[in-house]
Order: sequence, then structure tokens, then C-alpha cells
Amino acid sequence: MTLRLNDDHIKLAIQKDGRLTEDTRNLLRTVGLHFESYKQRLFSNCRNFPMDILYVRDDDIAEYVAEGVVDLGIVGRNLVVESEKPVEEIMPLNYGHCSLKVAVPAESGIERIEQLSGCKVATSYPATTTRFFAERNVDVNVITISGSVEITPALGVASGIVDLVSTGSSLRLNDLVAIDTVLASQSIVIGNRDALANSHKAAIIERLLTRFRGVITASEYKYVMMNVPTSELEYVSTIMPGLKSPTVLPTADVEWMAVHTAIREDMFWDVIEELKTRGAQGILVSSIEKMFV
Ligand code: PRT
Ligand code: ZN
Repeated sequence: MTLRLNDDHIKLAIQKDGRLTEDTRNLLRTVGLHFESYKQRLFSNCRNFPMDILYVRDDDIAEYVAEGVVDLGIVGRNLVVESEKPVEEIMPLNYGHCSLKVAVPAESGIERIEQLSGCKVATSYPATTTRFFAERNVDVNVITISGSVEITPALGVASGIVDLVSTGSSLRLNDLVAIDTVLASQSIVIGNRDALANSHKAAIIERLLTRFRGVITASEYKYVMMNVPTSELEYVSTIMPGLKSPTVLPTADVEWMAVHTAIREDMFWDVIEELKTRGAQGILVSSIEKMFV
């Protein structure tokens, strides 16, 4: 594949049209990149960053990165593992979460993968599936199917499947239950090893990754502002696992202090409930667009 791209630029491959496309484009725009993305385009140049973006099928991204057709790719980890290509897994992006699971018909009574010994298992992930069962010394016959894997047990093609699951509704719809997890996946950045060893390219890549980190970190925190009784301040400071010490400002009333801090999303509700029991009032919460720690 020969493309007329700028040699001074790094090249990034992203999914052209699929589940990851919108989130990936949003991420690139949130980090301030300006680029055109018409549906029919194969690539576009960033107007304000030395990078060209290629739009391809997600199945090809790991190969293009490994071969150096592009320097970076954004793709589901599931496909990177399945490709077995020598690429660097650089950074998880916190979207496109799913897992590759072993599932069987609900009425089969099968609960452990060992019970699939000697059986057929259908999947679109033959390499990952073969490795998974081999590592556990369970001898299965892996059947490669390119789509609609979940209907194969009902068709009598296989006793079990290995397929991607996010909400699980597709499994339920087909009367299947998950009995094990092969791998957890999300959208990740992968890199070509030669590009990462090239100082010119590595510097541009690091600039891009710093921007990604700013957006990802921000999505994990909420910014909280509140008034706290001065008498409770010391205790309140200890329960707020912010970044560093919270910012504390006096208010017109000496009995109250204004406190500003960032709180991790996963502890957020517990902390807010505790703050309320300690008399905090006027709690304002906002999202953070970008955050560098
Ligand atoms: O055209 P192209 O080859 O680029 O795209 P594609 O059709 O091969 O892939 P696409 O766009 O469907 O998925 C791209 C990536 O999204 C995958 O490689 C995963 O990394 C990620 N992803 C996240 C998922 C899901 N969630 C997911 N739920 N990919 C597929 N699914 C399937 C799942 O297997 C099931 O059949 O969606 C269906 C619904 O899932 P439930 O569990 O929500 O019912
Ligand atoms: Zn695909």
C-alpha cells in the first residue's frame, strides 16, 4: 500500500466505520486536533499537528502498525492479542470496554471449561481461543466462524463459543451463559517498535500521548466545590482523596470555609455522602475537560 503522506508526520490508523470510530474521533478532537473526516476518505492530515490519520478496517490495524505502514494505531485490545503481531501496547483509552468470554447453552448444564473437553468451540478469535484452552490443558476443537458466532450452538455446529460480550444481551437472546473470561478488552493505542525507537517520531508520539493522558485522567475525576464548617475542616480534608491537599479558601463567615478539590469518580459517591454527614453544604460538582498531574 503506497500513500502520499508527509514523511515528517507520524501516521495513526483508526477504525474507519464501526463501534470505536465515534469515540476515537471524539478523543482526537478533544485533544485539539483539527482534521477532516469524510466517510469516503482513506486518510486525512491534521491541520495543527504533524500527524496523518488513516481510516481502515479494525482487523488490519495491528498488521499495519507491525509492518510500519503506520506508526500508531487505535484498536480493540482483543484484535491486537488475536493478531499475534509484534506491536507495543502503549496506552488504554478507557472506551470500547468488552470481554472475550467462553459461553455455553444455558440448558447444557456445563459450568466449567474442563467439561468442554473433546467438544467443538466456535469463535472469530481462533488464535486466542486455541491458546486459552491449551494453557489450561483442555483439548477442544476450535471452529473459526467470521460472524454470528452466538447462533452456532443452536445450529448444532458447536457445544460452546468464545465471543465478545459487553452488555451480555446477545448471549441472553441466544440462551447462552458465560462460564469463563478469556480476556478483558478496551480500546488501546499501539505503536510500531521502530517508530518508538526513532527520536523524531517518538517526540511527536509523546506529545500526542500526553494529550491523551490529560483527557483520560480528567474523565476519571470530578471537580468538587463546597462550603465546610471550619470546625470540620481537618477531618473533611482527610476523607477527600484528591490529588494533593484540597484548596481551602476563607468565606465571609468565619464559621465556614470553601473547599475545592478533584475526587476520583470511583470513590465519588462515598465521599459526597460522608461530606454531607459532616455538614458540608452547597456542594457543586463539575466534569473536568483536561487534567495534567
Ligand atoms: O468493519 P470493521 O472490521 O472495522 O469492524 P467490525 O465490525 O469487525 O468491529 P466492530 O465495529 O463491531 O467492533 C470494533 C471493536 O469494538 C471490537 O473489536 C471490540 O474491541 C469493541 N467492542 C466493544 C465490541 C463490543 N463492545 C461488542 N459488544 N465488539 C463487538 N461486540 C459485539 C458482541 O460480540 C455481540 O455480538 O456486539 C454484540 C452485542 O454485544 P452485547 O454483549 O452488548 O449484547
Ligand atoms: Zn473487524
